[in-house]
Amino acid sequence: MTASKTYPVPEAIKSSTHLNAATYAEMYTRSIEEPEAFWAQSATMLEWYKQPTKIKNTHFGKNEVSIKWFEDGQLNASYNCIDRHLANNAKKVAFHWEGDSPEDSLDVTYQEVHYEVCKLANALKEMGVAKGDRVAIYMPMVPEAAYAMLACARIGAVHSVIFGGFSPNAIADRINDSKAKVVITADEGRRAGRSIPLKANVDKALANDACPSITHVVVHKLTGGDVDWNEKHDVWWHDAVEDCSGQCEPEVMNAEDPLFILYTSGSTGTPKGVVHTTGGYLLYSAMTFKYAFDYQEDDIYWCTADVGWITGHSYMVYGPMVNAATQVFFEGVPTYPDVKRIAQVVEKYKVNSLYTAPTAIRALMAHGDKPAEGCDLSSLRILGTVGEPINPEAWDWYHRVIGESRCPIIDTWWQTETGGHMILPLPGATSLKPGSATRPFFGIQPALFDADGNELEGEAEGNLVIKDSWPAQARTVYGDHERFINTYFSAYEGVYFTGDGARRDEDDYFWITGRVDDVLNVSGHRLGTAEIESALVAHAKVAEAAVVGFPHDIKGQGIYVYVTPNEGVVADEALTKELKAWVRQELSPIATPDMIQWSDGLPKTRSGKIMRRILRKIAANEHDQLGDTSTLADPSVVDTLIAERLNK
Ligand code: 6R9
Repeated sequence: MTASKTYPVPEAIKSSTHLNAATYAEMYTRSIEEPEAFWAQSATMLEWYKQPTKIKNTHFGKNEVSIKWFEDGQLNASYNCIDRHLANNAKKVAFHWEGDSPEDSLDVTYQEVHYEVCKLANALKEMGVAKGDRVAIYMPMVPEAAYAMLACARIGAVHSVIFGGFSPNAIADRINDSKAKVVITADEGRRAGRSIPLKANVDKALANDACPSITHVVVHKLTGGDVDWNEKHDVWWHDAVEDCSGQCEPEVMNAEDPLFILYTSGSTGTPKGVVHTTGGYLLYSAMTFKYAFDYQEDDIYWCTADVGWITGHSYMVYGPMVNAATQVFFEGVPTYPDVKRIAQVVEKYKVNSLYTAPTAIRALMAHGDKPAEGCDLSSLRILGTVGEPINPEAWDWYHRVIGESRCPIIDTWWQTETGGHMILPLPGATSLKPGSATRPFFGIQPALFDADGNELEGEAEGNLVIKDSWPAQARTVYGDHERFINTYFSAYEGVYFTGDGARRDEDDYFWITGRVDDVLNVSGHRLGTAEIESALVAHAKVAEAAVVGFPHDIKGQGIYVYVTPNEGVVADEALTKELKAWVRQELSPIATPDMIQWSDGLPKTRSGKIMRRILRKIAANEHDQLGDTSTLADPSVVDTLIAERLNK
């Protein structure tokens, strides 16, 4: 491995920062050696109705996993995100909302957030939503999405946000798995000038009584576009809240009461409802936010994620709001109306810290220096990235063109299941190496294991595990604790298995190499190959399908699909198109295959298992490195697949 360039902590950051190399090292050591004392003290960052005295009670076993943090503490997440700021920060802007169109924007203060959240919380109560009930949220990127989440948190309802890019079937599956009582949506969303039929998608999900748990559909009027109306359960948001009070006493929650469910893709089966609880999650998201972005009181922070993903939960709602941060809340996309949009919004609001994804960076990078031309980016102090490994070229571009070679790049490695940042540089404390997520956050003990379960020491590459619990760790998979144990704790005894591979270098820096399971990362979106395959085989003309990822310049990974048609079906261009459209409609536009290769057979072992390793190599155009093919039932299949491959 060649030594990579190291960027020391910038002088400008050093003077103001919360942490330096020495304080980071000292706090990290304490967090590992005395976790109880460390986290008890850290917990004072939140306001509790009852301070916790029992700090950590966690057990990772192959057959039994139990994770409890602050278990006798009581608090309310919405109170911590809003009410506690009203004394000093009522007039402070919580959201500079910036619409899809540059013409649309709106500022919302913490006082206004309080009012809107209380009204909706009261309306939900009137609909019969009580503590512990689930509420689905299928919203565009408008402040009402955050209000909906916080209104649930206020009354102790468990929110389940469904990404606005998911299709009716995916919505129905998620609603039914969690048995949500209410779904909160909008008439339409907007994206790059197009409208997204959110209410119509919910209508389709609920058609023919497909989601019997739903009693109310609350609809926020955003675009005023036409919608169908079902008197049985549809209600306009503005009508529902009209007579409700702007005060709503927050529910006293136990630290271990669930705060939300968020569905995420795994290597097998249907998406898992990852469950996060109140105390540990809230503390950890708030604390990582403060240190990762070196948050200072008057900072303007902007995360370009969507609330439908964990980044939107931890770093657009809970983490920043506990810190009373002012955020830009962006409805649009980085390249609309043109590639300067990000830079223009930074200039407009004088953004100090910007948090985005490598896929967005690569899309802009394709336009050279143009995305920043003529824009004043001097307010920027810190740049963050999340979602996938950032390649050094993209890192350099982000650093040079957006960060004007002045801002550190905070490459944050974490997962839906981890609730918050796990491995990342801290602005004042860590020298940077492009492409490395660097060092662990407080309390996090990463380790590398080989396939046989041996822990690897020193410079090494292996499977990334975490050796002990941290406060924001997911507690379970909703309704299926056994699946939780099997997925994360059965590969290796006594540790959490991340599903990622990583390398540790001579400075103990971690370099994430990507998933080691059948999970794809397409434009930073996590997709299970099993989900896409099941959508494909649901098509009447498809007999069998196998999905693999392949390297893609902008998306990181693209979706390559091998399909065997049913007997007598003519697999032509038209059918390829039809199948792409089918996946969009069945699952999501983000799951649309980039390439579909038709094939009369797939490479299988004699026991009938599809050999994805081989399919991955063919899709990556690395068919000269197929490895051992001796277990193939019919080796000739592979020759045909190579001859007819699409990614030449
Ligand atoms: C936060 C989030 C998690 C998976 C994770 C890994 C990949 C995320 C990364 C990264 C390298 C980073 N990932 N951040 N890989 N460097 N900075 O993205 O959650 O949607 O659950 O995805 O994303 O593979 O396992 P989620």
